[in-house]
Amino acid sequence: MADTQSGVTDLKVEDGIAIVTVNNPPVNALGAAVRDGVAARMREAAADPATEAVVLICAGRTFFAGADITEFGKPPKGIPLGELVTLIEDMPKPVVAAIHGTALGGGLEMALGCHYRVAVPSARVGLPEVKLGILPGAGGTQRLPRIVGVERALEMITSGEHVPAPKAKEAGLIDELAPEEGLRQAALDFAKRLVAEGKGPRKVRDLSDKVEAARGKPEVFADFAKANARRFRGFEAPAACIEAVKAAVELPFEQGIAKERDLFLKLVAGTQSKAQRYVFFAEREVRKIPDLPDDTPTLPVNSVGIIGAGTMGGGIAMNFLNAGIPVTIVEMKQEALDRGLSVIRKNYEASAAKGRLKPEDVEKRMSLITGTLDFEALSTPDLVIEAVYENMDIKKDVFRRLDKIAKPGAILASNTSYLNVDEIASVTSRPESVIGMHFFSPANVMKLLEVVRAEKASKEVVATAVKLAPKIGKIGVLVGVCYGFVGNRMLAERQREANRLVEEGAMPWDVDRVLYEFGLPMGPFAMSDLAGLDIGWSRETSKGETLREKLCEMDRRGQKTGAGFYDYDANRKATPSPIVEQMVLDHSKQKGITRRQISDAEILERLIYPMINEGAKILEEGKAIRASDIDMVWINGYGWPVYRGGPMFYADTVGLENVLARMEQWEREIGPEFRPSDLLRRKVEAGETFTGAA
Ligand code: T1G
Repeated sequence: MADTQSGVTDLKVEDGIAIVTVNNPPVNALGAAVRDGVAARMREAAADPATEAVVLICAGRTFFAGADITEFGKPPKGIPLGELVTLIEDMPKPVVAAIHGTALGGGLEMALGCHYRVAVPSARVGLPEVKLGILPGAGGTQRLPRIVGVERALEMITSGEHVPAPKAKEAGLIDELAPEEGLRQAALDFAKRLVAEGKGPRKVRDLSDKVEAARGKPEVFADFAKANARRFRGFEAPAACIEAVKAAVELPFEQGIAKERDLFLKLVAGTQSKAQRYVFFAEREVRKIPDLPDDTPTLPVNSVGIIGAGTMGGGIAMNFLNAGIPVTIVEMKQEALDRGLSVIRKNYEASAAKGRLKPEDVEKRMSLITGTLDFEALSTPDLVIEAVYENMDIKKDVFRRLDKIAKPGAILASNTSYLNVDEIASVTSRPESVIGMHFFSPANVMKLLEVVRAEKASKEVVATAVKLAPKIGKIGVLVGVCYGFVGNRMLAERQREANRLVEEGAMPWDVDRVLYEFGLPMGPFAMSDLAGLDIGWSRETSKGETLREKLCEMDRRGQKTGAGFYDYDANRKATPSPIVEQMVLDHSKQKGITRRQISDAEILERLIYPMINEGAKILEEGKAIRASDIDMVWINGYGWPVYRGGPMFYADTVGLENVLARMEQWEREIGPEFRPSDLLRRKVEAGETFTGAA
């Protein structure tokens, strides 16, 4: 049979082995053209008497990275993926999947439809559909447990983890590891050996011992769900994943496939999956800066200086050490320096104790950090990040000194969380080198990095900071200079309303409960108890006007004093406090406010709609490039539940006209701070949305 080439698929026959190659850059997503192409090549190979086995391989940087997510929600075209997998499984000749890069989602399901799997050691395989609010919809929930067993399948499908090929081989998912540079030949040789040994197709669907082992043990699923309740809180997909794997154990294969299909179709049509697919693309869009094309030159960052070894300075340093970049950390006092370095070591040792880091990696990272009291040491790093106390005068002093010492071309960054970076830059002779890099506490954990584009910052400096973010494991969001940038500016709206709602009729724990049930990890009052109510408070300056001041004056400073807005037991478990309840009632009376019943729905709207309105103002002022960037800030920096897509996506789901109506009502009833943004008005008038994705 002659070799065939059409579109993105190609078939060549070598020594009786048909090699089907797919080339659909960038990640060989299984779009309609790919599916139809592979189906046609498989049929050709099946019909060709000279062909004794088939190898399925992808060109480019990876094996299939899954279904083409951009096709979701559109009218279906081409052979459905599940049918293609069955077509491959039913081939009359053995089919070998040759895996490199990532075999993910539909990509791994294709490999599971193949009869054998060969992979290079650097490959990773997984079913990450749950991260898109769905579940594997092309047989993955039925075939995977038949190979790796029920428990492992539950873990892989509900976590979406990418499993390294050597581990996948141990689990029975991969039959042979190929040399890194020799995948194609190894797969060819593997296929030839099958033919030589007379081995035919081996259908995963026919493997049953691993699922039979779990038959009659429904507790396996209940226990798994219970053990992971905290991780799955609020998400719809994990429970459906568990139900699908349960079907693989309890139902015949075809019925299990039908069950999987039902569950998949329900999820894919739901708002959660729309939100999580939106977030998938938003995480990629955030890197694209309209006036900074991909080839914008960047500056080298091979060494970093950090000023301040406090909580933020230490956490920031760890990000660079994790990336293998040496850090010089400067402090004023030896004691503070020693404390800062020991916290960093303790954090690494804690990770090692949990098996997340090897002991030698702890030493390697600690060997990359140099602590010093000598500010002059900052004359060599490519990037210097200031993480000192949040005070403009102190920061200006630091930048004046830095300007004299740092080498020409060094990037001078401030970790300020609110202050005007242009003003900080103005005290230097090189404002083009000054930028804001706002990390979030704990800085070695939180994924968000607000890159604050100072007015005079050069394109190289901005491009360098934006491209540096993923290298240190961060989602870098480019924002403009304004008070509190994007995240804290919107947070201030929520915080104001939280305090007001408590004066008007709600209790702190009502507000917290509503946000917790909405999906946030914690409400504002519990959060401030955790952080400490006395941050920025002193008895000398206290006016005793706000609830917070009154609590501090009573030495209720939060968790650390066992009491704050809540009372805390020895295990720091919070309970609503009758003392605080009385204080709240007295506080409203003192302010002449007649308290009223406030519904959970109103509490939620009063907390979130002003944030959305502020997000719209941020967009109209150009302090954020796109609505999805704002959502990236909230999901990666403030614990906004990913299955709600972010405040701007959420606004689209509740309807901008409803947000506008409420803002107008509150402007009338409460005050001008609720004045709707012009952009919000314009969007409603035009019948448009913020994200176009809800
Ligand atoms: N569909 C469409 N586009 C995709 C895509 C996909 N599956 N995966 C990546 N892209 C685009 C991405 O938007 C970006 O575009 C470019 O490719 C490079 O990606 C039935 C239904 C493979 C680990 O969830 O995890 O199968 O921004 O920047 O960092 O059960 O992409 O350049 O225009 O991310 O090297 C399940 C998703 C689908 C895997 C590579 N699969 N992809 O990471 O590159 S659902 C997934 C990834 C499914 C079936 C179900 C990563 C990657 P642009 P990138 P990367």
